Amino acid sequence: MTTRCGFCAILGAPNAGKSTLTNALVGTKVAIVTPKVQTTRMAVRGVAIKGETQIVFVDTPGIFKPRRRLDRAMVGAAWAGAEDSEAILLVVDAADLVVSPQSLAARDTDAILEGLKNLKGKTSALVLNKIDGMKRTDLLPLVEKYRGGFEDVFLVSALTGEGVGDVAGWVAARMPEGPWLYPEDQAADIPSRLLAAEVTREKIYLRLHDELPYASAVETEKWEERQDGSVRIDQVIYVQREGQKAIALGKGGATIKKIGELARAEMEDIFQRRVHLFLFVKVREDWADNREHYREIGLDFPKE
Ligand SMILES: Nc1nc2c(ncn2[C@@H]2O[C@H](COP(=O)(O)OP(=O)(O)OP(=O)(O)O)[C@@H](O)[C@H]2O)c(=O)[nH]1
Ligand SMILES: [Mg+2]
Repeated sequence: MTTRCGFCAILGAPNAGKSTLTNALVGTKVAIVTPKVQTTRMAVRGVAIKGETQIVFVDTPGIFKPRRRLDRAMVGAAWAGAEDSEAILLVVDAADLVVSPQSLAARDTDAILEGLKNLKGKTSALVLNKIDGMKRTDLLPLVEKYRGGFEDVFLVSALTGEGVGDVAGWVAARMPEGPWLYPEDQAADIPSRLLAAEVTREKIYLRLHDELPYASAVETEKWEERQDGSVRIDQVIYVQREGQKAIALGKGGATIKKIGELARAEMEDIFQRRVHLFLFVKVREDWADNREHYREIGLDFPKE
């Protein structure tokens, strides 16, 4: 029996639905999803099996014009994910682009198209995402505008799952022959401590607004297995200023309590065990310039 195995990077502007698509392709949640841009900070691998083929999908941070060191590391991780893959899916928020063809996301997407030209030897497809609630005829101009250079175009709703199977089939057919890299039952390739930190970060993005999500980071400090099969997880939420700490805590600690409840419930679901979660908020003005934090989440540390 000939097996196939390979990598497929999922690229696109921030908020295009890359992580939602990754989760849909993998069939389980490996990457966090929020309505805010720049949710994903590092490449996350999710594994799917189609017949004799194992596909390692690489969800990547959105590609945009970087300003901060963290931005540069995120964009660098996205392009690195593309370079290491055999196939590339460029995801576009079709709903947004139909309404505002001059949007920031449209400009970011154009820049990605330029960048893709420099990547040789890859096969790539265009995924027009978020087509739920859209008329097919409204999509035609987008297909025309973006299809050049792609082997195929897919109209997809990562949210409802429409069209996702076709994308998986396309990718599977393009994977090279070779042995599988992961055991059959493994869907995510992310350490539990990091996944737990990501879950809490997702809840922060959902509950806190303005600059706060971007000024915060989460690290798992302690992971302690208990005799009764449960686990105690201690995490630190880093923010950059005292005022942000006050907002993250909320009146009488109400906000952090809610974030903790939501995160704990999801961790119990993911890890299939009872979780005792302890969250601490600390001010660390320079976490976004701290080499250790980048190492912790698997990002290169850009010079500036
Ligand atoms: N209506 C609709 N919404 C979608 C679809 N796919 C994703 N979304 C929503 O779009 C938002 C962004 O989704 P993500 O998957 O986090 O997007 P992303 O491209 O990973 O974003 P970054 O990691 O920030 O670059 C979320 O609110 C999703 O629920 C879709 O097919 N239809
Ligand atoms: Mg994402």
